[in-house]
Amino acid sequence: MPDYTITYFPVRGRCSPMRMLLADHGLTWKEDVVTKEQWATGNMRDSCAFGQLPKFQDGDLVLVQSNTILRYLGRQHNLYGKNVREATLIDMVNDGVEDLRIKYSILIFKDYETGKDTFIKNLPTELKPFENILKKNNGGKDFLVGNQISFADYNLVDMLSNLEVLSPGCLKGTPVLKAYHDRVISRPKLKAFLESDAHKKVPINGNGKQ
Ligand code: 6SG
Repeated sequence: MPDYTITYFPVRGRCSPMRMLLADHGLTWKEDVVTKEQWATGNMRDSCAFGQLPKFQDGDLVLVQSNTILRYLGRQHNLYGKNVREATLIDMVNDGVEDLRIKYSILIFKDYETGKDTFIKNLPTELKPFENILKKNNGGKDFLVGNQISFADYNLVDMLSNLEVLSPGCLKGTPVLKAYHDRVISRPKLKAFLESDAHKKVPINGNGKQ
């Protein structure tokens, strides 16, 4: 039996980081796929605390909110730093990733045609803070915080992969971030997942824009 169940639309979207985390740690999950039509016509929304997906189940524990799910997995699998100080720094960076993800989602779902050029022009400014955070931690040779991977690393690396699709080469101006991204996506179990159909054949976003 799989360790967990993920209920979501047939997209990577907000589930990509948690899937990457699970795959990288050899954990298993069942995908319960909800189509746009099922979501629009059924009463699924009522079974989700905030009327949104993803939903994540671990036995009788039912969670929504993608960052809560990431934090839960972080606590369960020792991907939340070594102490309170590291955990808090991990929260801080993850909140920074969330801010960027919201801007990206607005672009994808609302302003793609009119906002893409400005978004891309502004990317160096958005990426610089992450470059700086990495540099300050052992010159960028480890992870965002401390010397072990955390849930925030999967969240950031996924975001960077999406940005590379939106604007190929956009990481060139932040070489430490680029090296970190390349290093994390090369972790053997993660790489195998990223190269699998379970990842590759699933669109990044629900409206087909990327
Ligand atoms: C959409 O926003 O994929 N959940 C989304 N949309 C459906 O009715 N703070 C939480 C979190 O972090 C945000 C949840 C998130 O978990 S994710 C949701 O539930 C709703 O609100 C982005 C994504 N969208 C898929 C999608 C959008 C347009 C076409 C496909 C869903 C299917 C059809 C309409 C909405 Fe659709």
